[in-house]
Amino acid sequence: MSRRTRAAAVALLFTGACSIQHYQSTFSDAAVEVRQFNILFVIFLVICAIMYLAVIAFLVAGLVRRRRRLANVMEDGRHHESDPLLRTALIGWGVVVGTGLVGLAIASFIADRSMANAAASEKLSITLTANQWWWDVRYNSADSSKTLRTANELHLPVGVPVRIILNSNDVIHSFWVPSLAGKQDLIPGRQNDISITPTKIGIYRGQCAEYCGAQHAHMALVVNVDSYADFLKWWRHQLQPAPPPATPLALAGYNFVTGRNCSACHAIAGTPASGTVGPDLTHLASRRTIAAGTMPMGKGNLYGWVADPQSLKPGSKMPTIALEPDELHAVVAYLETLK
Ligand code: HEC
Ligand SMILES: [Cu+2]
Repeated sequence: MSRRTRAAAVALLFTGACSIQHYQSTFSDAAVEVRQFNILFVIFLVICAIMYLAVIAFLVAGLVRRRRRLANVMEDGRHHESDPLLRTALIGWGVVVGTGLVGLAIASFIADRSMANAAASEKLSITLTANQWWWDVRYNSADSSKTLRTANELHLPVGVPVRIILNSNDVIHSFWVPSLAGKQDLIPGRQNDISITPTKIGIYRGQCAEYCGAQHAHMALVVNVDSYADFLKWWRHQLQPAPPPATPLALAGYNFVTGRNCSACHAIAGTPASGTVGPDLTHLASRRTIAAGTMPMGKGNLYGWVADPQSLKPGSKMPTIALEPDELHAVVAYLETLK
């Protein structure tokens, strides 16, 4: 590859990376918080770069001067004790370092305050509970008929400040959606929170950012930033219970899922299934992924997951349950109706 084509390929890679809307990138500007972090980052980078260059310049100047001085000492045998120029330079340097540090402290303080201000005007409250290796999601509301439970996926209305309350059921995890905000740990027995004010409609990927066991890498979170109208549509739809099975095959699946061990771990609103050990399945088929981003949602992957979760996500807390082929068909046919 010639140098020119290589440069073109790199340029293409960059524009390509930008055109997917900062799907998972700390350099995005899709939320107030991430923009503030980026401004802070640039301020730190510039001030530290200036300091660094100054240190190197002083080092070089010092080496040159010392050489010259040594030559002088060799010539006339005298040794100059104090050097007024050096003293001035040191005082000057002290002032520069002091000002730089104070500047950085002020910049951090301003960024921190403006994030706290955004958090204070919170309009939407979500409780996110981490589990090995999936995310339990609850949309809170004073009115209990308007609270909803889902999993592994958030929908946020653009421009609305949201507070996400973070808990963990087992070990320490970390919430991290690089395109929207910084990281925050989810700690068992302790409540943390993080605020996000998304400013750009899009789909962003989050990833657990604290090693939490075998399937840590398969603990992703999809964040959909929607227009307000789309968000309301989604939210109203999610508040609905699951539709009753419409075909004999789906009915057989319904009977299996609600009558057998699936319902001990999974809840499906509007049915007797009310387990809380695993993700809520009420609107499973409306999600983009299966098992916290392990694979895309689809019929084939649903078959694979229900037939043998342990080979697709080894160690996962969902056991492989032996199903007869007709039971498997029925279960998948039913799960597909959970839109
Ligand atoms: C012992 C508890 C348990 C039982 C029994 C169980 N599951 Fe699960 N299930 C889980 C857990 C935990 C997860 C999350 C796994 C992960 O992502 O690591 C899960 C994930 C799933 C998912 C993916 C959900 C999502 O949000 O992506 C589906 C679908 C599912 N189970 C269906 C079933 C069906 C159908 C049955 C019965 C045949 C069943 N499960 C039995 C615990 C259970
Ligand atoms: Cu993790």
